[in-house]
Amino acid sequence: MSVSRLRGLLAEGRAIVMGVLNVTPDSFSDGGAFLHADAAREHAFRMLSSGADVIDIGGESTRPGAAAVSVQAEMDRVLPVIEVLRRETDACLSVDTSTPEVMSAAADLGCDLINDVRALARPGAVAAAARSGLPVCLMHMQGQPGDMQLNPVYRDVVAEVADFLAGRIGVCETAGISRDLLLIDPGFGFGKTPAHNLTLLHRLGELGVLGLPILVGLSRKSTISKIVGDSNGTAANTLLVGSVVGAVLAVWQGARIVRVHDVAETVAALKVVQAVQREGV
Ligand code: 8Y4
Repeated sequence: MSVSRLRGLLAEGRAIVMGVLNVTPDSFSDGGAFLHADAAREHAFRMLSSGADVIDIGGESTRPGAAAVSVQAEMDRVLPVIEVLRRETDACLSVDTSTPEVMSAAADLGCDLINDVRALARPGAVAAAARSGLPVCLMHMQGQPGDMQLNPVYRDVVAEVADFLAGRIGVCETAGISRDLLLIDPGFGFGKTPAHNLTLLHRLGELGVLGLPILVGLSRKSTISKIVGDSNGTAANTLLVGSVVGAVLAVWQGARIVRVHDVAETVAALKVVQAVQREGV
């Protein structure tokens, strides 16, 4: 498996689990570039052992209020991790970036997927993605990370997300990116209230009209924590359970890839979904 690892995974017909690998100073203790890469490598291998199919490697925090990251800093965080994982595993590797220079460098290192929460909106991103020849996940976001949660408003959140994604698909096709390289993602939590997120999850199947694989990231997001509450703390694992249920509901409605933190638990839950879908273990 090497020319198109992602295509091979999707062809298996089961739901694919993407493990989140953050390579930001806030996620691993700030002990220098080597320690970052080393801690990230360990975490990636733990997720692969737990059954992750894809590792999503990101060096820019999109949390509201997070500091902007220079192109060089993003490169320095992400590329060494991609390099070491490409050398040491045959797993499908995804780069979580909006930066064209990072897309190109990651592709040169053997990365398998571009995951862009800005849907290739940055100048040069469409061209870099096209040149890479890689699959691209186009995600919907209303506003920008700094202001997206201030007052998100929609007439019809599902219709507007679908229209936005259709437009970005068109832009990609015009730039020579084949439609069969594209994935779509409604962007849970990106410029959405909890009610918007719940409407999107309730009606996720409607995005199927776009005819592309759907990727979903609900893991540990604030809509889940608002529902389950955090008063039980970590002892009862409420956020984990809520996140796993979110993944199950998404896959039940047709999502092909779930982006998660808790890989082992999600893999187990999705085995149950698949057994029901196939009416057999
Ligand atoms: C706790 C943990 C609270 C994580 C919030 C978060 C998505 C994504 C992110 C997504 C795709 C996040 C990079 C936000 N979310 N990519 N990236 N889809 N395709 N927040 O939903 O995980 S980062």
